[in-house]
Amino acid sequence: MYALCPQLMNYQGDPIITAPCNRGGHTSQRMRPWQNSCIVLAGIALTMAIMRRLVQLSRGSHAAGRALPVTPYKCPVPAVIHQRIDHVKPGRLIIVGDCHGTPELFRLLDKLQYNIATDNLVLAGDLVNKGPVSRDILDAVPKLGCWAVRGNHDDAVLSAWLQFRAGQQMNPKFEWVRNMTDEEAAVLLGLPFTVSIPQYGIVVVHAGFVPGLPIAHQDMWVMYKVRNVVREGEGQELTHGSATKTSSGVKRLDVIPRYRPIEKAKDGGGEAWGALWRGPPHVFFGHDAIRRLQLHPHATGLDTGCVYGGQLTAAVMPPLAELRKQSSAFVAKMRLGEPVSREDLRVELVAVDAAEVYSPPGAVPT
Ligand SMILES: [Mn+2]
Repeated sequence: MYALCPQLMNYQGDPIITAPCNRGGHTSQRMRPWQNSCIVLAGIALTMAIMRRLVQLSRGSHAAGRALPVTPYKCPVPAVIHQRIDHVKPGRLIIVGDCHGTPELFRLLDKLQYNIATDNLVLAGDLVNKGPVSRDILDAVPKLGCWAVRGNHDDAVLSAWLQFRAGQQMNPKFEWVRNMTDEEAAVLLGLPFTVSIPQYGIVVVHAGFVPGLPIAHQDMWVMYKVRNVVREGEGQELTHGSATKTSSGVKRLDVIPRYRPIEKAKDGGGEAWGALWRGPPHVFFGHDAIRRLQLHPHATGLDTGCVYGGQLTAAVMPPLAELRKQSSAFVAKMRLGEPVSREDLRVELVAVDAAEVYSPPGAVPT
């Protein structure tokens, strides 16, 4: 098998194998012991690989031999993680904070005189849970012609529904999920982690990002759970807090050069990630009901605690054509690839008060 033609040996200048060439119908008569060993080892390796694959298949693993990628709450990763909208409708751009299953979404859209045909609407995640009309919100999403990003509650609810449908035990706090239809679950299943609108220079994410890291490299856990980041090299005495609860905790430390993401200040201090975000793009986000409205230079936090009896807030920007006429700073900065501010974007904040306290404000937001 390893017998080589004399010409080849001459070419390589190292005639270590002297068996006759088998191209001309001869076979090797003088295989050396190490050649036999190689053949035996290759055979063993091949047999082991086949057996490993059979064990994987018998356990129901993915045919490729690897488990399917899942989100931090063990849901299937959506087909599109980072959704990009390249062609906006000719109306306004409206971004709404965490509605958490509250009817204030519909009141806010009424107040804004939202036009399905012309306006662009993006929901900043946590569409469901804690409020009384979660299923109504999921039914409305396709009808409103809007986009939305995945919040931690959206993913947790989908996970509970998948467990329920698989006949597994599910967390009793997700009781309402038993009534969720396939269509409603499909809305959650399709939610990306970010929606970016390059023509406006903005991106929407539920929780946030680690500053200094490209959006394509951001961790799924970070995008729907982060509130604070700690500069690496400070606070080493602290544990990684909630990060240790997630499978991706260690990996995050490997890929993030400057900041360590944490879920809550009690997990180790740090500061609001949005205060450190330099853009571009300008980020609109939710998830941080304790801080309420956050007006950082390059990041705007819209979770004003509607489900806790606060408000539901929208950031409203003019139609793109109007914005380009009104804001020369916007046009210039977009041309130079510089980050745009709320002023450049002519952001107007519009809110409705919650009609009631749907979830006790004493409860720690998650
Ligand atoms: Mn959240």
